[in-house]
Amino acid sequence: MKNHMILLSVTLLLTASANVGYAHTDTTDHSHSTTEKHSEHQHTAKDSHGDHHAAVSEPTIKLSVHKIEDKGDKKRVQIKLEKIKDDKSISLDKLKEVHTQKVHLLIIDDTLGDYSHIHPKALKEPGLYEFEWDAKKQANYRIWADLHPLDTDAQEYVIADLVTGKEAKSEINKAVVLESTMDGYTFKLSFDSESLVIGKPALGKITITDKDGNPVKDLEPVMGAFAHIVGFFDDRQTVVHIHPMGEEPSKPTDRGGPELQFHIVAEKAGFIKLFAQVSIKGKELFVPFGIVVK
Ligand SMILES: [Cu+2]
Repeated sequence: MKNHMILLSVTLLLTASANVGYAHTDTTDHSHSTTEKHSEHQHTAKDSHGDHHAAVSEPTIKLSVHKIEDKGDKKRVQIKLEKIKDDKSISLDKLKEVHTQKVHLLIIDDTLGDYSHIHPKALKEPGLYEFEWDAKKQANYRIWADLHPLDTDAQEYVIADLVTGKEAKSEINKAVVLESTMDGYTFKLSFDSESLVIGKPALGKITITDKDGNPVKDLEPVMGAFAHIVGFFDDRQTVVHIHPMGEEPSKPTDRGGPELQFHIVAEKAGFIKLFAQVSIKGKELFVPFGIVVK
């Protein structure tokens, strides 16, 4: 299991750690490092063996796009999940719930500009799932399904192309972006080291202020965390998913902010488009950043 390293997310390792009193058990969609300190973490043994690549395994599931149809401004998409080995349908009962959901779909275009995080609903036919999706760009899109099959008991990312063949300009804007303003809130990203270097752990911090410059302390829980930070590498092959350190929400009325801290260890050089998904006053925001690993 731990020897089956996925090529996708091992190249960048992001961890959320040192979390005393960690409230939930399904924390496996962090890319864990060996420095885990979650006292209640169920994968401690796996995480503590000295291998940075333990948390994500090679895909055992394949994802295919079954149908895409227009539905008003949006698209209705059906996807199929099957076991690679024997083509058996992957229904919900074969998957573990992680961060309140069994199937997380991370969808992004090839410029890394239009990111969606979607939870499809299972259709009657086993292995078929459906979701509505709003493609904001004329571009090619790719899906990363973040899954945790019960039989392997390991997280895996399964990739499929959702839209292909678009001629549109698909260059990635590799500008470094450490400050992003959305909905009147300003999100500032910083690291404890001057530059991110391959293999060197760094501590990242996102500080949130409102339009008057006051600290924002009312981050609402989003799928069991105060933020979901997802990073897409400019190779379009690598995705990472982290959650902030510190107390996680245990009930809907819990609030977080104004700071989100996280650990990052990049094992590969390149540009990473990072999105912090947060919820403030009932509105979900996907806050973009751009960082470079040297
Ligand atoms: Cu999700």
